This record gives sequence, C-alpha cells and structure tokens, in this order.
Amino acid sequence: MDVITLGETMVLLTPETIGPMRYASTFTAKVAGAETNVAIGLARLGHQVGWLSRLGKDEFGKKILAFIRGEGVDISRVTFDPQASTGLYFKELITEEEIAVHYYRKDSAASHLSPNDLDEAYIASATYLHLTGITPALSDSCRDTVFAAIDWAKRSGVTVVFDPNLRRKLWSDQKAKETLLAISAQADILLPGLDEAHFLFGELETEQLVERFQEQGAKRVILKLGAKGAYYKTEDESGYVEGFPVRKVLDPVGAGDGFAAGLLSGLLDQLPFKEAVKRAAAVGALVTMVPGDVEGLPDRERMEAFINHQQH
Ligand code: KDG
Repeated sequence: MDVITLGETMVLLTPETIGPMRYASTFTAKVAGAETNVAIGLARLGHQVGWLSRLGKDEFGKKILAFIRGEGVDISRVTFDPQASTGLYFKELITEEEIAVHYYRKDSAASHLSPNDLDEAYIASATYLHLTGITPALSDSCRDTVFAAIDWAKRSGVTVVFDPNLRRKLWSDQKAKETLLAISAQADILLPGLDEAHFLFGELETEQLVERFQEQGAKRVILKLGAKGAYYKTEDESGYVEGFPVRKVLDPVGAGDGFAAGLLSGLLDQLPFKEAVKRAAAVGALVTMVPGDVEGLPDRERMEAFINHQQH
C-alpha cells in the first residue's frame, strides 16, 4: 500500500433547493468523510490506498462500502457493526455562498472504532499513514485508536501525515486544542489550515505559526492559505506556493482533503517537495469547482491538463 487512512465516512445528504433546510423536500445522497475523500483522490491518481473503519450494518453502510470499493480503495479492513448506525451528515445550502454542516453521527458505528480494529501488519505495509483530527473528536476509543496507529506507524518506519481538520461541533475547544497539539507534535508531515493554526497558537504571522508547530515536534509543515496557496517548511527548505485561480467556487468542502491527496500523490511520484505542494494546491482548487466532497477530485489526465493550462 502507498497510503493507509482510517476514520469515519458518512452518507452526505444535500437538499436540492437553496434556503433553510426545513423547507427542503428532496435531498441527494452522496458519500463523504475526510479520510475517504483523501483515499479516493489518491486512487483516482493511480495510487494504492486502503481505508480502515467501521460502518453500521445498514443500507447506508452498504452504500458507503460499495462506493468506496468502486473508487478502487482497498476496504478489506472495514467491518460492519450490527449494534450501531452509519453516521449521516447534511450540507445545508443557506444561500449560494453560505454552507452549514449538520452531523447526525453521535454513537455511530465508526465512533466505536478501537485499537483492537487496527491491523499492525496492514499499517506497516504502507509508505504513509494519513490521519485527521476528526477521528479523535468522535470518542475516547477513537482517540486511543489514532494514538495507537501512530505508535505502530512510528515503530514500522511509516511516515505519519496529519491534517488537524478542526471540527468545533464535535468537541470542546480545550479538548480539541490539547489533542490536536499532541498529535501534531508527532506528525512527520502536518497539514494545518490558517484558521486551525490561529486556533492553536493565536493570531501569529504565517511563518511564526509554522515555526511554532516545528518547535512542538512536527517535522515538515505545510500551512494551507486557502485561495492564496500555501507556505511550507521542511528540515531543509521553505517557501510559498501560489494558489491556482478558480473561476467560481461551487463547494469548498473537501478542498483540504484534495490538497492532502495531491501532496501525497506528488511525494509518491518522487516530485521535489515544492512541486508536490503545487500538485496539492491544484487538486484542492479542482475540488472546489464541483458540488460534493469527492466529485471534483481529478484523475491524472484532468489534473495534468489543469496544472499545464495554468502555467502557460
Ligand atoms: O473535509 C471534508 C469533510 O469534513 C467532510 O467530507 C465530512 O468528514 C467529514 C466531517 O467529519 O466533517
């Protein structure tokens, strides 16, 4: 495996009409979860990727599994839980520009993930382990699972990639801060957004924020600056990468996951670090142009055409 990821994936219900969701009578059902968004992005770019999770033994669980499998992601470590339901999430389109997210995932099957669900040999088979800060917010056993997975990855020489993905609806600010900092400190590659960095360290300048993460222990840090691109700092280089222009942002949700998929794809293809960050920015930009969390993730041909077009 090139990359293994773990975490919760839900059925995403989006009203077909814009406006308060109480007036919506028809919804489209899609599949979304930060970790599988990344996994699907990588699979579309031709990489070998596996996802580990729990789903409810229900129709939505079966829908998710079929979808993720259909995208070419290895689902051999996903189990069905007969006692708990698959999580749901609604994306309310309050106006054309304003999106609100509502979760129905408390006590979901995935929130019962525990270190016993981990397969050490499976994790050790990967080059990268990708994790997000959503999983530890779901329950104590999920948090323990994340820390156990990191321990196993470190013992096996697997590179740990962490995207804080702060979701304030899921836990208290204090718990989020403590946990996200503790995991960030162990990350070989850390992918915070600017808002997340401000949440953790206060209103510092871009470069100071990255230094703070590195002082705490993170090795390579890429701070995502939204439409402006990203600032990265490794052990031996640093620099800015510009964002790719997007004519119209139709749905920004999932752009950070596209960024992670683009970065890992670039690193797996042995690109120089800066070029991998550029690929990350390109895939992130492409995701924003299509409604849905994964629908805009490009295949290789589309990604290359987009990057080449912008450079000419
Ligand atoms: O990054 C996008 C994800 O946030 C979305 O797909 C749903 O996993 C999700 C979450 O927990 O918000």
